[in-house]
Amino acid sequence: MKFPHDFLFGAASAAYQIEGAWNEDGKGITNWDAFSKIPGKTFEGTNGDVAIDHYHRYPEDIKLMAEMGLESYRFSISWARIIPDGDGAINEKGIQFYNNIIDECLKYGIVPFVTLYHWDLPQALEDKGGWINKDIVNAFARYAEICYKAFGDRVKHWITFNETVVFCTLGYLNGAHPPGYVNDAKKYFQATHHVFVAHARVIQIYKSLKQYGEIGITHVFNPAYGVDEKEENQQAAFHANNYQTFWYYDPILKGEYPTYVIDALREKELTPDWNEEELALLREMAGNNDFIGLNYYQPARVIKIDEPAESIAMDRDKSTGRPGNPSFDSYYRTVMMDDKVYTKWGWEISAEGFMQGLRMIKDRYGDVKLYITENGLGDEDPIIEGEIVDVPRIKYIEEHLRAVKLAIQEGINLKGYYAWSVIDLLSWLNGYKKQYGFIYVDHKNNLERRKKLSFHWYKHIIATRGEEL
Ligand code: BGP
Repeated sequence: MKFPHDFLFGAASAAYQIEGAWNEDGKGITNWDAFSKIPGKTFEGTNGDVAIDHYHRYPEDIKLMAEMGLESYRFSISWARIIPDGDGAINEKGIQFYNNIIDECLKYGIVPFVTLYHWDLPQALEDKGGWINKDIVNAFARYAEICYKAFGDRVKHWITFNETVVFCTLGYLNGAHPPGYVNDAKKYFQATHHVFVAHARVIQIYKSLKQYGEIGITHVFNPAYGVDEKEENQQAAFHANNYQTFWYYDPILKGEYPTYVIDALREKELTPDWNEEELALLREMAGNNDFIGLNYYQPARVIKIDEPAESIAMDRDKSTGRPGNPSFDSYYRTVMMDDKVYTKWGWEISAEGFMQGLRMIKDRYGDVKLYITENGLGDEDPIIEGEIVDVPRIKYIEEHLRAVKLAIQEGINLKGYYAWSVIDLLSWLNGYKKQYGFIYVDHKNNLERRKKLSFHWYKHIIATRGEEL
C-alpha cells in the first residue's frame, strides 16, 4: 500500500529551538530567554540565544527541506517576536520574518503547519502570572487573531498549543521549565484550565474569520500501560490515562473534564477556579476542533505505589522523560522494564505501544482526524568517515511509520506524519548533544548544515509514498 494522496509527510521544529536572534529586530524577551540563563537549569547552560541561527539561515534550511521532498513543515511562531510584551504593540519585523518563512515554504510547495504556542511566552506576561492569570486568555486570543489576519491567507493549518501536559507539569510540578514551581498542583490544574479556555477562544475566533483552513491542538500522546496484569497496576494505568491523557483530550474533544479526575480534585480542594462562562465555551467549541495532533515518543509503564512518594522535585535526569517518577498524587510511578528497549536517554522505543494507544484514542473519541505532529529518535549520531550514519533513527521512524500505515488500514483517521525534527536543534534541557534531525548542524564549524543518511532515506520514503514500508 502507498500512503493515501492526501496524507502529508512532514517534519517539525519550534521557534526557541532553532531561531536564535533572541534579541534582534524588536523581539521581546521570553520566559525561556530568562529561565535558560539561571545557572543549573539546562544542560551545560545551553540556551537558544543563537540556537542553530535559523533566523538568518532559513532560506538555506527550507531549500534543504525542499530537496528532501518534504510535503509539509511544522514550525512555531514566537509570540514575543510578534508582540514583544505579549499584549501591547505589534512588531512589524516579527510579522515580516514569518511572512518570509511561509513564502519560502510556498515557493517550494511545502505546506506550512503553524503552532501558535510552543512554550516561549513573553516574559512580561510571565511576570504578570503567566498561565495562572486569567488575563492571559485575552492576550493569547489577541495574539492568535493577529497571526490569523497576517498569515491566514497562506497558512491553512493551525495548531494552538504544543503539549500542555509537558509545559504545565514541568513548569508547576517539577520546576524544570519556567516558571519553575515545584509541587504546586493547584497552579498546575489552574494553568491547564486556562490553556483549554484559551484554545477554545482562539478556535472560536478562527472560525468566525472564515479563513477555511483547519485548526486543532497538539498533545503529548503517552498512553499508559500497567507493568503487569495485576488489578492494582491496571488501575494505575487507568488512573494515569485519566490524568495524563483524558484530562487534556476530553475538554478539547468532548467539551468537559473527566469525572474521575474532577471528583478527586474536589476532594483534594484542587479544583481550578473556573466559571460557567468558561465551561460553556469549552462545551460549545468541542465540536469545532478539526483535528488533534499527537506527539508520540514513548508509552508509560506504570506501577501502583502505596507509600507516600518522595517529593517530585526532580533532578534534570528525571525531568527529561526518563521513567522513574511518582505521579503528583503518589498514586503510581513510571518504571523502566527489563524486557523493553530504551534510547540513550531512557525513552522506551515501542511502535506497538503507539499502535495500541491509537486504538484507545479511536475507542474514546471516534473518528477524530489525527496528525502525528512529532515522533523521532533522540540520539548522539555516529559519524563514520565524515558521513552521519544515523541508522538507529531510520529504524525508529521506519517502525513508527509502519504503525501509522497499519493504523490507516484499520480505519484510524490519520492524515499526516511529522518527524521530530527536521534539523538538529536545541533540546530544551539536553542542549545540542541530543540530536533528532535529518539535517546535521556542525557546532564546531560555523553551524554548517549537512545531510544525514536519514535525509536520503526519508526522501525515498516520501518519493515512493511509503510503498515499501
Ligand atoms: C517534545 C517537544 C519538542 C522536543 C521533543 C524532544 O516534548 O514538543 O519541542 O523538544 O519533545 O524532547 P527532548 O529534546 O527533551 O528530547
